[in-house]
Amino acid sequence: MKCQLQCIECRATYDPDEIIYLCPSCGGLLEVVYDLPSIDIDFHTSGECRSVWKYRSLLPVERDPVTICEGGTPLYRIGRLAKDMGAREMFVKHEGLNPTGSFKDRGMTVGVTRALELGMKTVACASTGNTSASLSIYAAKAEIPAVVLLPGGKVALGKVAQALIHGAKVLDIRGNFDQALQLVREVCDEYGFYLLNSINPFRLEGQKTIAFEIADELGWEVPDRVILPVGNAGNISAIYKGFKELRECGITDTVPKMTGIQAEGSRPVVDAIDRGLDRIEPEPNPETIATAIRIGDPVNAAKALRAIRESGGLAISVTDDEIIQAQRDLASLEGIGVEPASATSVAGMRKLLADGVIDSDERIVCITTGHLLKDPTEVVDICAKPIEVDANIEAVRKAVFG
Ligand code: AN7
Repeated sequence: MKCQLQCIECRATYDPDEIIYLCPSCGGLLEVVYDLPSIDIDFHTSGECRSVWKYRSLLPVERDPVTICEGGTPLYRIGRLAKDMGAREMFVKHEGLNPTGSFKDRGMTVGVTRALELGMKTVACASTGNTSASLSIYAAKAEIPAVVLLPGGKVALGKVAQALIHGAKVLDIRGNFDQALQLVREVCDEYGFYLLNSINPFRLEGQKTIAFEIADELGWEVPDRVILPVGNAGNISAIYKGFKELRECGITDTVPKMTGIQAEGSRPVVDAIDRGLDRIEPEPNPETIATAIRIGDPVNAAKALRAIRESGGLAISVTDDEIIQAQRDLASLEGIGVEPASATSVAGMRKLLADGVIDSDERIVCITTGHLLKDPTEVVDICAKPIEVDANIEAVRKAVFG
């Protein structure tokens, strides 16, 4: 095996085939580490769709992947919206265009492949929605059962539909996401299910390919800043790791300033950054319209705080109104349809520019993490209703021309 597991706190290393999610000696988070100089990096594939697996030489699995062509999402150059916000150069990496409509597919293709490699019989997760949708489809593809625990009544409809139809056992917990995650960790320990929340370091390896793709699409250049939503804080940690590996391999020179955006009612990472704390204080009652990031006790906080600090980045929060405005802007000015959590990246960018915190000369990539159709209910509520008319041309004319 070309990799090991390493504790980010005490640096102890472990055999990658051990089924552990935290350091057995100190309880720290684990990450997958490689002997990078010994790896023959080959990012060229032929006859394959543009995907996560283009980067397999820096991924921690050997067997044939469980794949439905994830990754290869567009990096849009943004014109009107950038001008409106006063930015010189802006891109949006639209992760909503993954097979299930979110970036989680990148993690799950690797995570479920790893589950098979380890001989695991059942996979499980807690989820605010997207993780469960993604796990359910990859488990179906891998022909193994999936169990998902959702915060009952707080998951957007499209995501529940996905988890159900792809065949997961779906449990609605009478509690919030943080409680569901605690429970699923206990269930996995007790019954030997493979845990595929982002505490699983193999899953995060798939997500680091967002960094590889951004650099690849920019001609192996690195943007000044990457802005993205933060919930359980896995993605920001994974993307930072991806950029660091490219630099360590000598493929790029720098890493971008990692900039995390949380919702105002759910901002433990922002508070820890503001107050210079080494660990977060969990928010017991997280609230936001962006249900995907309605998370009060982000499990990867220790990794995320390092990613933000080491890269010279930032963390701020945005209000639900700012999120909705950014969602509308992306949709109407750029033709990019995203769910509310995804729009936090752009809402945060607008705020940082308006407040003069970041420089308008920066080259910025915003990541939009999930598709509009995941969460249509909120959109229908905030938009003007369709105009109901009789089925004749006169009524249509009147409605169109007033
Ligand atoms: C659209 O599905 O946590 O900071 O259980 O669905 O890596 O957690 C979703 C998270 C951002 C936050 N945008 O990413 C889940 C879940 C969307 C998301 C995030 C999520 P992390």
